[in-house]
Amino acid sequence: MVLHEKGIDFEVHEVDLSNKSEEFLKVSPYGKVPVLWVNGTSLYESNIVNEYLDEVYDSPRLMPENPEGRALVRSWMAFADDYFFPSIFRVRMGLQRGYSEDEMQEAKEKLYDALSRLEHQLEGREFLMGEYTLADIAHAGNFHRLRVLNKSGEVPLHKYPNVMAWIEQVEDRESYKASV
Ligand SMILES: N[C@@H](CCC(=O)N[C@@H](CS)C(=O)NCC(=O)O)C(=O)O
Repeated sequence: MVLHEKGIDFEVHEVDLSNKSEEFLKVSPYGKVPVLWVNGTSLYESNIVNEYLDEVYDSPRLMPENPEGRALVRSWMAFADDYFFPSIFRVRMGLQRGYSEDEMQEAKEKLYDALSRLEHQLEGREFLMGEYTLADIAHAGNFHRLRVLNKSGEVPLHKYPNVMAWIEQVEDRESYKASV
């Protein structure tokens, strides 16, 4: 999404994660995607890659000008990694991965708590920081899974109207459409 937002030229190399090649493992030391190969260096961890791209390519800026604002964006990026993603992943994949009913219930409660925090932050704001930033992009990778959970009735998204409006705003951007 950041590459598209900034109109950066890039090539995509798809990898088979069930059969990782030596070439891929040389570029991605933990065998994970995404990984960005730039000027002979591999960069990984999507939030870190996104900050790198925002530093190197000026426009449009996806981090606030002031240090406090940047710190808050990083807090939301950590929230996406530590709360939002793991709880969605567990609720979505839990039964297939052998989690018990109790573990699934716990994951659902964590997900509802994460959604409530987002709902609160988005009150009166179009995006997490008001302006569109890397904080929004950090969450977007799981919007699809969240929609699937909403459709199956497992997550009542209608109870989080600010979150729903935010998801729609992000999904409506060309950078999102080009990335899914
Ligand atoms: N925190 C990492 C997560 C990367 C990650 O877990 N990627 C998954 C795909 S979404 C992956 O490559 N899984 C393959 C594996 O773990 O073998 C990031 O944001 O880049």
